[in-house]
Formats: sequence, structure tokens, C-alpha cells
Amino acid sequence: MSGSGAPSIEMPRVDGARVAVVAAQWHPKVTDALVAGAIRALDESGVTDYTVIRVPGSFELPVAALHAAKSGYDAVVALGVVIRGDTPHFEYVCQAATDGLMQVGLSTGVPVGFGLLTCDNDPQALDRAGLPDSREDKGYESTQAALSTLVAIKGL
Ligand code: DLZ
Repeated sequence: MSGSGAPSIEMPRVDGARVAVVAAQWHPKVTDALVAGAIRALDESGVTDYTVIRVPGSFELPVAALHAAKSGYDAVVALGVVIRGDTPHFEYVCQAATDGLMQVGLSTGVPVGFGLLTCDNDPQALDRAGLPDSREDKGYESTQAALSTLVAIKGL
């Protein structure tokens, strides 16, 4: 998927919102940077009431996101990194996490930011992690997407 065509979205002000950031722990240099990007976005949007929940791997993201969504959080951001290996494991974990996170959003009505990197190799992940040398900042972007969606659906 190409990154070209991304909209330029203004960071919304959502003072008073409660946000849960659920993050996997595999590939800690990248996942820690994704969490830092998410917190930067929360700070910019005025969100002070947030929780970071760490789970072991990306496969565990949906169940943690579901609990957060059912616990009264206004938005959830899911962060993780899956790196392709030699077996089909990659496809199963990516598919399960992606489908599960979509189900959480649809079944609860709580917007879920999708900050799961599914990469062929480490350089691809580092390039999207929001580190000083990265081209993209998916922790920040997925948090902004969740907050913008929250604002959009609150206006309905
Ligand atoms: C097992 C596994 C592997 C091989 N690779 C990754 C990965 O690249 N990224 C990730 O977030 N998690 C990985 N996991 C762990 C699974 O997501 C899950 O935590 C375990 O299968 C235990 O349920």
C-alpha cells in the first residue's frame, strides 16, 4: 500500500476524552517509538486522560482493545509490529489482529486507530516508527485518525 494520497488532517481538540493505547511488545524499539508517537498526538489534542496497556504480541491486541472499548474509553489506539518470517505465521497474525481490531470497532462503536505495522523486514518498520530517521510516524497518525473519527461520529 502506497503512502501517497494521505490526507492532511488537522489534529482535533478533544479535551475530556478518555483514550486507551494498546500496544504489543514484540520489536520493542519500534513499538516503544509508536507509543511515544501516540502520546505526542494525545498531548497535542488536549487528551490528558489516557492509559497505555502493553500486551505480549499483536495477536493479543484485539482482546485488549475490546476490554478497553467496553470499559468506557472514548477511543482506542492499537499499536504493534509484525515482521514477515519464513512461515505463514505472519499472515495468520496480521489477519487475526486486523480482523479482530475491526470487529472491536464495529461491535462497540468505539473508534479504533489502526497502528499495526505489517512489514517485510526491520528497515520497513523502523521507517514508519516515528524515530528521528523515520519517514513516517504511524503511532501519531493512527492516534490522530482515532481522534478525528471520534469527533466525526460525535457530530452525527
Ligand atoms: C509469535 C510471534 C512472531 C513469530 N512474530 C511476531 C511479530 O513479529 N510481532 C508481534 O507482534 N508478535 C509476534 N508473535 C507473537 C504473537 O503475536 C503472539 O503474541 C503469540 O503467538 C502468543 O499468542
